[in-house]
Amino acid sequence: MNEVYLIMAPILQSEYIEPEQYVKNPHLDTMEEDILYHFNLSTKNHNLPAMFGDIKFVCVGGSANRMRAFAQFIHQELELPGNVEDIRDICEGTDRYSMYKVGPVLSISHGMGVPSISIMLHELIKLLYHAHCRDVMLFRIGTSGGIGLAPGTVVITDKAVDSFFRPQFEQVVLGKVIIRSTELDAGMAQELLQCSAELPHFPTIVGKTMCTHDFYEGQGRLDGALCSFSTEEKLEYLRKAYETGIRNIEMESTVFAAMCRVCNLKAAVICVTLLNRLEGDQISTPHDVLLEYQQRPQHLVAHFIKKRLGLIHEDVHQD
Ligand code: R2B
Ligand code: URA
Repeated sequence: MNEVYLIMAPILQSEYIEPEQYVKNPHLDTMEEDILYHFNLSTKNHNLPAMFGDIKFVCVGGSANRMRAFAQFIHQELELPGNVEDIRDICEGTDRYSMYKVGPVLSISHGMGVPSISIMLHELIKLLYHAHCRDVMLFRIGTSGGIGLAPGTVVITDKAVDSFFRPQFEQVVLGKVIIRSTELDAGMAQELLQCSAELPHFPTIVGKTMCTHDFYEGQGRLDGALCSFSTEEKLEYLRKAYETGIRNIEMESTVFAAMCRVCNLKAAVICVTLLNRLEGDQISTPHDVLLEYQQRPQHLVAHFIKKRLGLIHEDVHQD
């Protein structure tokens, strides 16, 4: 039987975390050069502090196109000089991930699923460390399947849970299972909820998010190439999930929450629901409606960032 460890991360109390506290790896100090292979960046070939030292907000999402669109949107929202069409993919030497820097905001794609986002996060967290970035906040903006919610609802995650509804992420290391807590920053979630009240265009709630390792059978779908359960069994599982407070299902939140927590980085997960899983499995909503849904987490995070940068005053209500 595998040994099980519970690694407790320190509670995030201070706003001012030193970059040295992001990484938890003594071997890094002994390395002459660190090659961030999947970003096509390295500590020898790039001046990472000059390129990234002013980053305060990192937004990650599955698709490269969506994260480029987000970078262009943020550029407009922050009223930065220059043309949005000139924003370049910093990782263009590799097609694994795309990365765009817009003022203090970094926008990065992470692909689909835990292994893909986990590789990206290792390199991102080392990047923030090498670049001496301070007081950074991370946001995952994505899509999800809702449970008992109208499609288009935005869910701000309070806890990411696994397929057994446990607030933990299991990583196998040297043949042993390491368990890490998946609690997210409560202050950021509340601040985002407050931001949503100032943007009255879409419903937003706070709830638990279930992270699975598959889109089809793993999320209880009846429409995959394989399905080993009945409609009743599917609905029983989803209803149980709902009873424990789970409001949406996606595929990256547990490892995102766990890695940010261990690395002392404040983080939030904001996903729009594309469908109500109690009513179906196929995503049949028209493309233009889906595109508008996917902009909702972007609008919410943009509002948060603008408030943090003092570009919106607390007492101004926007319609
Ligand atoms: C949400 O959407 C993707 C699957 O369609 C996956 O990356 C996720 O978490
Ligand atoms: N992403 C998911 O992981 N599941 C859904 O149902 C929709 C988007």
